[in-house]
Amino acid sequence: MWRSSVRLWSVLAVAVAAVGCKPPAPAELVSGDAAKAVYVAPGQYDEFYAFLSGGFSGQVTVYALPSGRLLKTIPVFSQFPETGYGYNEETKPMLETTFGMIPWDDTHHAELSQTDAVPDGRWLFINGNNTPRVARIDLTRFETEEILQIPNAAGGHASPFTTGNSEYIVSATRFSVPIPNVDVPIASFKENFKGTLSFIKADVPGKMDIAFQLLMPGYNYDLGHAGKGPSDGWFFFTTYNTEQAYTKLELNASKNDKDYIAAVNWKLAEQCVKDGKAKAFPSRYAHNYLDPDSRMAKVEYGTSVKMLEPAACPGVVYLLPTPKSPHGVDIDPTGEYIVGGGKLATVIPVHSATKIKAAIAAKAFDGDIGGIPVLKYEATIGGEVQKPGLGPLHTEFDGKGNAYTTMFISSEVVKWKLGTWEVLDRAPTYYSPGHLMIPGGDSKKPWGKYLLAMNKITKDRYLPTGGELAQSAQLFDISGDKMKLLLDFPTQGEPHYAQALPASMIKDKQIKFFSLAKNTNPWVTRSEAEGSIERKGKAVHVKMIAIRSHFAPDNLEGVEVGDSVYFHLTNVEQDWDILHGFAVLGMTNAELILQPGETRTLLWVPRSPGVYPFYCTDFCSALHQEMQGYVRVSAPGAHVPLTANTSAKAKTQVGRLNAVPATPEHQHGAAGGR
Ligand code: RUQ
Ligand code: CUA
Repeated sequence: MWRSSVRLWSVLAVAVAAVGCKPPAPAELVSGDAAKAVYVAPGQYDEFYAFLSGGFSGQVTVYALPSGRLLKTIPVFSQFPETGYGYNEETKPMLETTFGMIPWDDTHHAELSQTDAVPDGRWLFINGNNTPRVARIDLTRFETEEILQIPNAAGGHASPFTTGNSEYIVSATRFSVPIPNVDVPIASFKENFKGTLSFIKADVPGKMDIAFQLLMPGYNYDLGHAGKGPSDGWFFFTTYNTEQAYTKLELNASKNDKDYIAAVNWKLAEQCVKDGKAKAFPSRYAHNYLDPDSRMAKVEYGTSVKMLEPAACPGVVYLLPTPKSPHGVDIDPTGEYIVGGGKLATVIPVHSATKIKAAIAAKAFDGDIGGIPVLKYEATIGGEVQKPGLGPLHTEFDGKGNAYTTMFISSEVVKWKLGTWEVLDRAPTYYSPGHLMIPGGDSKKPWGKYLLAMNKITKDRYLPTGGELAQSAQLFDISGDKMKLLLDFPTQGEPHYAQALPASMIKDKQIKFFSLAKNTNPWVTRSEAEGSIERKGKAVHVKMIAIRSHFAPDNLEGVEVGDSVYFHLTNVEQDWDILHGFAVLGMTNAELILQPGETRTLLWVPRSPGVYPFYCTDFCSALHQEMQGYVRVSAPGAHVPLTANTSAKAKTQVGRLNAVPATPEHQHGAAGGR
């Protein structure tokens, strides 16, 4: 695949030489009104929120469309020094697993929660691919609230796709491994290695759990999507490496002409589990939840899952032969068509839900694999898109009967018609697109209008930045017959998938601050008078408030070298967008950033005597530079009395801040003295 892209690249290079300038001349591709179509005037809001996975950054990035403005990075599976996520004591448990605390993962698929198969704006789910986990992000706070580890899996790639009412999200193992994972020769792959498909209950915050796992043949599982309409109750997963190779997969897993899409009847699976046909399977996995009131995360461990073997629940899985090493599996808005993206296929195969059901009823089988019936290709296929391009990966829909597929090798998006399978349009991308995203484009009611292609390779699109270039997204207008390129913008990490919804669905539901009254953190400090310092053996706990523009207390003495000093900071502001930060000289940790009303704790172990300043890291007021203090550190056993004082100077500054007049849009002066 790579070689072909290189070849494509050399073709482009020849084209460059021929025209004597770098391709493509933007004017040829972007029509005159493109600038207007993406221009969102200062002070105006965009129409959509788009949630892009960060790939190897382990995070989610939030962009506004159509402007391409980056609004936020939401830390999920990776520590984030910008806010202290995964560094401060309250959020470290979010990254706990049975392997210990993991500071990084690889996010792939952003998935919005759904009601009646349409995004409902409650949550965003995302997977951790390396150490299989799924996360739930609350969309009133744009914050990771819950992470569940998936046991008996390796590589959580086909994840976390949701059923139409978010009854379940799924996670399939990418790599087959011994289950349970024990020490066996790698060459015993065929006997010992298996896959699992996990169905996860995710509809109640704090209660995410593995509902059941389905034990599958030892293939690689790649992507998934839930059915709807005529395919409702079914879940589809692509497989590759049905060759069961365990070395040089590039070659050895590309031999079979067809691999499979596994069609799972999840309603039947649910019934079989209820009927006691699944076995308890000892499995240890972490479940991490950030309590919304204390804003502290805690970890619990699961000890067992329900493992369902297909043989114990006849009819729960069928295999649909699909050419060739399929990647994406995407269901059209009606739910009738199941589109496979065969990376190495020359056509885009589309299965029909109606035909699948008829084929099952007629037992149109081509044998079975370990008791799982294989359906005949001709019996389930609804159509094939001929000559779509090279390297089809992912498909989304506009809700008007059209499908759009990315072509990784031929670097283009191809628009084709559902039912007639004719190619209607093709638009080049720069370069090698992976996923594409239409707002609501995998749901029952796509919002259409825009298409975002997420390109793996950027090459010459932007000013160069050394050997590593940002990956790139390209926004197309798909409201007309022809796709129109509107905008390029660089992205963070590697956005695999993304989802988007109209801003109006969630913009007015955003919290503005956390209520101090409801803050149940045991170390909360609600007022200056509550500030304190306390020693418990080698641990020193400092309770401190942050307010424009001082810390209280701001002078600490009696700390000794080797103490574990816990700075428990509470931002007592009750006003939107007034943050404070905290950092101390020589700390071996990331800063704290405190949203209004929340408590965060920084652990610091001083290593030598001296006086150490601390300061606010977020420019919070005109007197932000005055927001500082000192910790005196003495030698072990020095017995300097433990004191925490607020200087008179700091106290007077509150009054000075309140003298700053509030402007109508920025009313923050008023809350300063509270
Ligand atoms: S993937 S570029 Cu990890 Cu969804 Cu297809
Ligand atoms: Cu608080 Cu700067």
